[in-house]
Amino acid sequence: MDTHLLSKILSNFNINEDATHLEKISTGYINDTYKLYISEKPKYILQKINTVVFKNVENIFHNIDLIQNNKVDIGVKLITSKSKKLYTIINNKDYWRLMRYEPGSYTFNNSNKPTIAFECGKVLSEFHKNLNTLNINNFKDIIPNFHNLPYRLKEFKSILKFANKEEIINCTNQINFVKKISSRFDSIYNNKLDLRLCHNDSKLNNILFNKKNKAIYLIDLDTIMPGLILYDFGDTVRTIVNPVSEEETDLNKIKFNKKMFVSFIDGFQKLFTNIDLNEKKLLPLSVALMPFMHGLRALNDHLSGNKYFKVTYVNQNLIRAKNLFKFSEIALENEMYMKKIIDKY
Ligand code: GN1
Ligand code: MG
Repeated sequence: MDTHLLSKILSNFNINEDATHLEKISTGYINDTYKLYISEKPKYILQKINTVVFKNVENIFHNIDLIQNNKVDIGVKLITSKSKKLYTIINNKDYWRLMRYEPGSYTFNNSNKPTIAFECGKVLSEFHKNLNTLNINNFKDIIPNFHNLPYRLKEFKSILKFANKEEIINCTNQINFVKKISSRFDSIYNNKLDLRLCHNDSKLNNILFNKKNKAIYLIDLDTIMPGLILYDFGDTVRTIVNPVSEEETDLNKIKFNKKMFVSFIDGFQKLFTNIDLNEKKLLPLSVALMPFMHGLRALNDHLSGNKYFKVTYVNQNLIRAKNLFKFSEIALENEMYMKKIIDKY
């Protein structure tokens, strides 16, 4: 990023400190994220919001504003711009936001430490306890049908009609997997579960830890909108019990770590009093649903020319689909095990 642009953004946020340098953080698939150093120390996180994915950026801030105006602390500290907004618009089209960097904080892409799993369970249950107090009807749908599997399957069908024939042959196993497995999740969409305010991207690397290895809060708040508790539960668990990340190419390394699941539930269990029986019954299935849906979205994107997720190499979306489908399969094999653990509470 050129220094002129950086100083323009910073001046819109009333930051007149001496920016030393920017460091690109490349783990996300959607936004452009940088760590900003002031006098050689990391002080802020600067982000350009992807407006192809987030077609109505103002809605993101509508939801965050609503939460903050209701005095619910979600942790992330957004800096207010000179025009009293939580973002600034550059060149009439680019949305940038600035957040305070939590000194010494870090995230994990994967872990095998039960104490980390416990912390994740705890922080997710606190997040939902806090957001449960708010009236869901006032919140906007940031990305319509985001976690609606029947909708994603319709997308898949229409993409198959137009996709490149060679590419379809190349993806035969994944396409057949989708056709074989998708009906396993019907019960989730037939159950008419209550909508709750959800994070909708509660994977492990969106949970911020402090120096003492305590989970402090969830980051990446763009997708806070109504959803099912299953989406958040499934997304955190899929990334905690699997010892490798969704970028892993060696599928033999994908496993279900039972110890990590038990510790996660131990941290999460306080929320069980707020969860209905119908929801509780479906929690184990959600651990297979989320990787299945993410894998399907990655496959859809691969077949339509990588227009949604950022890719750094040609088959990245396909590799992610294979990885996520493999974990989904393993999660289905562990459904009864998870049920047994959850039923203890
Ligand atoms: C995307 O950009 P990132 O990594 O926070 C995606 C999530 C997926 C995730 C895969 C708005 O999130 O749905 O779970 O990639 N976010 C959006 O890890 O599509
Ligand atoms: Mg995200």
